Amino acid sequence: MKMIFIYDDSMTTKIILDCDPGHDDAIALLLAHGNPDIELVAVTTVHGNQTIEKVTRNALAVATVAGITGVPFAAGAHRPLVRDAEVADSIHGESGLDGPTLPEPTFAVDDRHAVDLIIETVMQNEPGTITIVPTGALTNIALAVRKEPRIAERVKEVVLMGGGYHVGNWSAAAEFNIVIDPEAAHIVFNEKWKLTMVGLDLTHQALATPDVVASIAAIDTVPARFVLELLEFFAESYKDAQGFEFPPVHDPCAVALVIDPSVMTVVRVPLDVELTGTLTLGMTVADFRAEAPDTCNTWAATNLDHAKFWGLVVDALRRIG
Ligand SMILES: [Ca+2]
Repeated sequence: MKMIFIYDDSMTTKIILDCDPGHDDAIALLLAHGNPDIELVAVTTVHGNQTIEKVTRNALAVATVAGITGVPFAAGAHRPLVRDAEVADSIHGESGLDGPTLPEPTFAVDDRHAVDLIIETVMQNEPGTITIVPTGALTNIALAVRKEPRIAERVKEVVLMGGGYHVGNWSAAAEFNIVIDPEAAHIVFNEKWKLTMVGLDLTHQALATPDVVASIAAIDTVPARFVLELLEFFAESYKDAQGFEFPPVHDPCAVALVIDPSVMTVVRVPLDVELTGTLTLGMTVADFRAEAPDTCNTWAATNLDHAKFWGLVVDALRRIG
């Protein structure tokens, strides 16, 4: 009998990471690169934690630390759709990635605009195979789906870090990624794709506790030491700016959900973005009044398995070496 072996990559998920590095974005990028179940097919950057120039440079620097090659990195929107740009220097510093010394990038940014790279990547891959993971403002994603509406039904899903259903961080009601470009978020939350909101309710459980820091320190490699320096700065920022004892490491939570759905609980619930509230602009409103109808295509993350989540991050860092 003739045996035919076919390489089975069905467990591998192709993702586009749309980010604004950003300390936690950097860790999200390292997790996506180091985890064997993820194929990073494109990285796009968006204004947010710092200017588009700074976050793009930071993304290339993180790629250099991690030894990422052969993945296109493209710069995207330099400001929100409607509002003025706002940066989070109180959390991420002047560079957007304060703490470690950043290496000179070993490769250049792609010639394409992020929006075009997102569209081309989704349209050139088989339907239902690309997961978009936004970990910054949703400007690029909104522009992409307006420019090429077919991506809405062609992607597998959108798993984003942003929002929250009972707490804010940039205002009493709103989270930074959403409130800095609420119009873009409104577009993205109201599209037909399956969308999962990994918001503050979830990410405030992803604390870099001393045992986590010790596990990363034990790896003792250049990328692991880089992460330690990121976490050291991030811890100080979150202590000073928001009174956290240990910093919540938001963005890799969205990547972790793509890797292993058992890392957190998600519930199906109608979600929308407030655009007119005087106190609640940019709030992600979840309607928990009744069981979500079958037509509901939005989900919200609720409870994190802290040990499993950090286990994925530590494992990815070990594999990067
Ligand atoms: Ca981010």
